[in-house]
Formats: sequence, C-alpha cells, structure tokens
Amino acid sequence: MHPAHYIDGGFTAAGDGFPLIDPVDGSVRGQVPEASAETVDAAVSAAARARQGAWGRASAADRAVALRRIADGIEARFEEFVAAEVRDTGKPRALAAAMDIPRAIANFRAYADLLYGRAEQAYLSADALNYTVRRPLGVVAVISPWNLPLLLLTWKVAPALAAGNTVVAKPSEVTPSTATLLAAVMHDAELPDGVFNLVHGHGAGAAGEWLTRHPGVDAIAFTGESATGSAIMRNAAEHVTPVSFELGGKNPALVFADADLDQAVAGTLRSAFTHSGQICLCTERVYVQQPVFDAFLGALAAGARALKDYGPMISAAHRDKVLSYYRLAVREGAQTRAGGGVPAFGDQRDGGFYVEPTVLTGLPQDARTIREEIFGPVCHVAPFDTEDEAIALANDSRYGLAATVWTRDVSRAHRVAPRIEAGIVWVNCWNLRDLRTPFGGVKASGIGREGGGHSLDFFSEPVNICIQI
Ligand code: NAD
Ligand code: 6OD
Repeated sequence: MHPAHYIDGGFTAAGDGFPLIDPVDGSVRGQVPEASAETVDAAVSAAARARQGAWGRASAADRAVALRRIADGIEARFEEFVAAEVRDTGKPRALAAAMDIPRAIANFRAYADLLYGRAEQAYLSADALNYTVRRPLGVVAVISPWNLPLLLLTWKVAPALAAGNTVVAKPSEVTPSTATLLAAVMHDAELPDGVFNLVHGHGAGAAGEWLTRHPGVDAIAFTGESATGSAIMRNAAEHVTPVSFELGGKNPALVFADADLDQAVAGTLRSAFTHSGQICLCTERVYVQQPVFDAFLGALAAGARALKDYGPMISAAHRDKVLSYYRLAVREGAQTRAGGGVPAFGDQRDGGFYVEPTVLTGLPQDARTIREEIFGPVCHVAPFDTEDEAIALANDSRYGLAATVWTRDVSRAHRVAPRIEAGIVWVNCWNLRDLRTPFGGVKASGIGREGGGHSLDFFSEPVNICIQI
C-alpha cells in the first residue's frame, strides 16, 4: 500500500511528495505525500467534528469493542505489517515479527482490557456526595519516530482512543508505511469517520510543527529526540496545550562483580545492539566493577564482533552522525575494542546505511561520546570500584530514561535500583515490559508517564461533580 493521508474516513495523497529511501541499499522505493497546512487543518477539523458524533457518545464498552476490532485487523494482516516495517526500517524480519507488530496488537488489546476495572473515588459527607468522572481531552495529536514505527504510534493511539478522544497521527517522514496500513485497518474496523486521521510529512516547518501549533489540538503525545521535545513545548505553549513526552536517553548498565557474567554479557549485547542500537532504551554506557572488568569487556567485544544479522541505520544522515561519533570517540582518546567502521558485505547492502557494532573504552566521563545520545550500535565500557561510585556514574547524565543492573545480590539490587535517576530500572534483564506499568523518563528523557492507567489519566481529565444531599 502506498503512503497516503487518511482524513475523515478517506485516503488522499494530495500534496507534493518526497522519496521513500530503502536503508538496506539506498534505493528509492516510492513517494510519500507531504501534507500542506490545509491538509493538516482538514485532519484536525475532521477529528474535532468526530468528537461531537457517535464516538463522543460511545460507551467504554463500545470503545473496547472497537479497539479489539483494530487489534484483530492488524493480526489478520500480520505478514503485510511485518513486510512494511522491514521495508521502511531495514530491521531484521525476526525482530519486526517478534516485537514491533505483536506489540502493536497488544497495545490495542491492553487498553480494551484496561477500560474496565477503573473506578474513581466517591466521597460522601453529611451534606454532599462528591464523585469524579473522566472526560476525554478532545483532539489528540500523536507524533512518532522512525525506530519502532507502529509500536510507538499505537502505544499512544490506543489509549487516546480508549479514553474517548479523536486522533490526528503524524508518523516519522521516513517510516510512513505501517501507519498507512493502520489507517486501512481502522477503516475496515468501521471506526466512525474522523476518529482516526493520518497525515504524512516532515516535522519542523511542516505537518509536525503545524499540528503542535494548531489551536484545534487539545493535547500532544510525542516520542522522539529531546531537542524536538523542546521545540514542540515552545510551540505548544502558545495555546497551553498539554504534552506527554518520551524523549532521548543515554542509558547506563551497571555490572557488579557478583553478577552472573554470562547473563550480563548476553543481556548487554541485547541491550546495546538490538535494532542496531536504535531503541531509546538501548545501553550506551556500561560500568563494570573492577574484578570482572577485563573478563566482561573481552566477552562483550567478542560478542559484538560475532554479530551478523543486524540492520542498517535508518538513513544516510543518521549513518553519518553515528560514524562521526565513532571518529569523535577516537579523537577524545577512546580505544575501539570492536567495530568502529562500516562493514563490507559484498552485496547490495554496501549501498545501504550500515555501521559496525562497536565497543569503546578509555574515555573520561566528560567526553562528548559519553554525554551525548548516539542512537547507534555502540557502547562505552568503563570500570568502577564501589556501589556509590557506580550510582554516581550512572546518574551523571542529563538523561534519565532506563538503566540495567546486573547482580546476584538481592539486597544490592533493592539498594541500587531506587537510587538510579531513571524512569525504568531493569535488574538482570532488559526491555521486559508489562504494559500496565509506568513508562517514561526523568530529566531530559521526558515529561509524564505512559502505560496502563497513566496513559488513560493523561488522555482524559477528571471532572468533580458535587451533589448536595
Ligand atoms: P525526531 O525528534 O527527529 O522526530 C520524531 C517525530 O517528530 C517525527 O515524526 C518528526 O517528523 C517529528 N518532528 C521533528 N521536528 C518536529 C517539530 N519541530 N515539531 C513537530 N514535530 C517534529 O526523532 P527521531 O529521529 O524520529 O527518533 C529518534 C529519537 O527518538 C531518539 O532521540 C530516541 O531516543 C527518541 N526516542 C525516544 C523514545 C522514548 O520512549 N523515550 C522512544 C523512541 C525514540
Ligand atoms: O515499550 C514501550 O512501551 C516503549 N514505549 C518503548 C520505547 C522504545 C524506544 O525506542
């Protein structure tokens, strides 16, 4: 299916287009329509009208039925979704089939389930009964990135719809395909016209920015870079539009000498190199306690060199950015223990945007390579002596999204985890997700929490009703 806008129940490819590039070989695979300001306006107006229609009157039970139909619709076209996600991102098929598309289905089912079982508190006193109802916010703009395109789009669209809102979604300009398929699923699920709308296009000075400045948008749910979050917040300030932000990270892993070393190495290979490091939760800073530093580093570097089935960076520009950090690291004094360059495959992938999985050592904590998010298949490994030192190193960052702690000492795990300044701390695991739990970051990694009731809270507002008795 070619990328197209979906507005008020109909597909249109109005507007000039730009090329869709295959990151595996650099070839042009199609055209993406660039939404004009009028197209964005039409989408917001359609969403505003749909609020007043059947969707605005639908009960939670009706909305849950609709969410299940959407989940079933994605499942019925599973292979099509997997193929589209693989084409846009170049990620291994196994990853899209095991993570991206199943999680998108689960996102809708989880919020269908969660709609039941939420009750607000009522307060009865001598003279009044106070109770609270939750009202949808209205038109929600969902702006999502390219790394887990359908997973992260549906992570916000599902709860926004569950809470009774209407949506205008703008996926990343480089990964438009699964969002377009999702619109087709919404259409087949007979969601009322205008409840879900989709516009394609760029961010700054284009569809993304116009949505965030639009007076008809009642809330903005955004996932992407921290710098983009700042820009959106400035624009959202104009109409005091509420925001929920999931932003960048520079995630630490702490490996204690009492850890199961094989488990810590295997876990760090996953946390640093899954999707070639292009997941906001990926580890870029590894701190290892001195007695096991050499053994851990040797095994991690060997594991990184052995990786074969990995995907490309999303674009030539992102490949160049990651490679510029590989070179910067060396200028800053790093030793490259694995990778550090561009792989040669001897096939069409040599025209694509690949970089080698890379392990670095030897940098001081104030090096830019240690402080800035790279978002590629690279981590730096440094030693520490004490628990306090490890926690201080982990927290010495402007970011605070996720951390991993590797230890067999249960007391240590409970002592260390709550002291790490991050929204999520995984102990002896990584990216193990329960969709009911709060997800988000501290510091420059985000504002607010999503997941379970936290998302439903953001996408609705409480109204207190006081009845004199
Ligand atoms: P990005 O910020 O460049 O773009 C994300 C989306 O925002 C895209 O749809 C883009 O078109 C749009 N956009 C860009 N500028 C905009 C503007 N001025 N106004 C409105 N919209 C705008 O991010 P990306 O490169 O697509 O994704 C990678 C980044 O996302 C990394 O920093 C990564 O850490 C972060 N990320 C965070 C999480 C999380 O859950 N915390 C998840 C995934 C990715
Ligand atoms: O698992 C999730 O719910 C989630 N939001 C993951 C984000 C990954 C970032 O790239």
